Amino acid sequence: MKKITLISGLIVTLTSQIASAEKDPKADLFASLDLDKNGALTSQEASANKALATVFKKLDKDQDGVISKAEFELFTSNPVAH
Ligand SMILES: [Ca+2]
Repeated sequence: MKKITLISGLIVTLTSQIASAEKDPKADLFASLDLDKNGALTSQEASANKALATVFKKLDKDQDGVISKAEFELFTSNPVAH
């Protein structure tokens, strides 16, 4: 039993190392804010991030009330432009 625990622990460690190596911090932030995982941020979801909440209306280019991944990426790729 101890051996299995050790191996599964090792697998978890390896998996998390691979995951962190491939981590895209922007995608990560978006995913962490997108609580219902529908691929868009509502103003309520965005309010968890103060900087994002501040520019929410500017980011919502098509004014549909949510920030899509594309709109979010515009913000993260060039935050000073807003
Ligand atoms: Ca939008």
